[in-house]
Amino acid sequence: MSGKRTFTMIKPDAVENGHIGAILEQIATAGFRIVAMKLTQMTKNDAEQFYAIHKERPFFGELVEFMTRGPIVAAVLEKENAVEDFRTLIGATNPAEAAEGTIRKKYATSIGENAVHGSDSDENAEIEAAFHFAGREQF
Ligand code: FUP
Repeated sequence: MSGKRTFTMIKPDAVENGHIGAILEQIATAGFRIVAMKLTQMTKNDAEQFYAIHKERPFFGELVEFMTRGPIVAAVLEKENAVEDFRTLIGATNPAEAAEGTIRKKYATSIGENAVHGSDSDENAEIEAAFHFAGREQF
């Protein structure tokens, strides 16, 4: 059965470019309820841990550098079928391949700087939400 929660980050590129409001508006309009949210900045250690699954990939260094260069908005979102529906809303990893109207198509500039993160499974959603938020910060 698919879960009700997913985890997202509005990444440093989208924050720098002033897209926080537009992205949150699109998320809310799509029917997601925000159950946790904060503006925060990841340390190098945070980003290395968060993206540990990619540590052998050639882009790992750039990914950590990018994700730590400025603040992000971290949030937990609630909706039926949250993980899959949110992945549909954000579009493909590479904005050049993302469907028209998706958040990445509208706001991402490259595969590396792709505006938003969305969990890829219910299990990872829970791990990622717990990475950024204490239980009492999730409503
Ligand atoms: P996604 O689940 O769509 O966020 O994509 P991945 O988990 O495959 O990748 C996580 C992040 O690694 C991406 F958001 C950006 C970065 N990445 C690159 O920089 N280059 C790549 O070729 C693939 C991913």
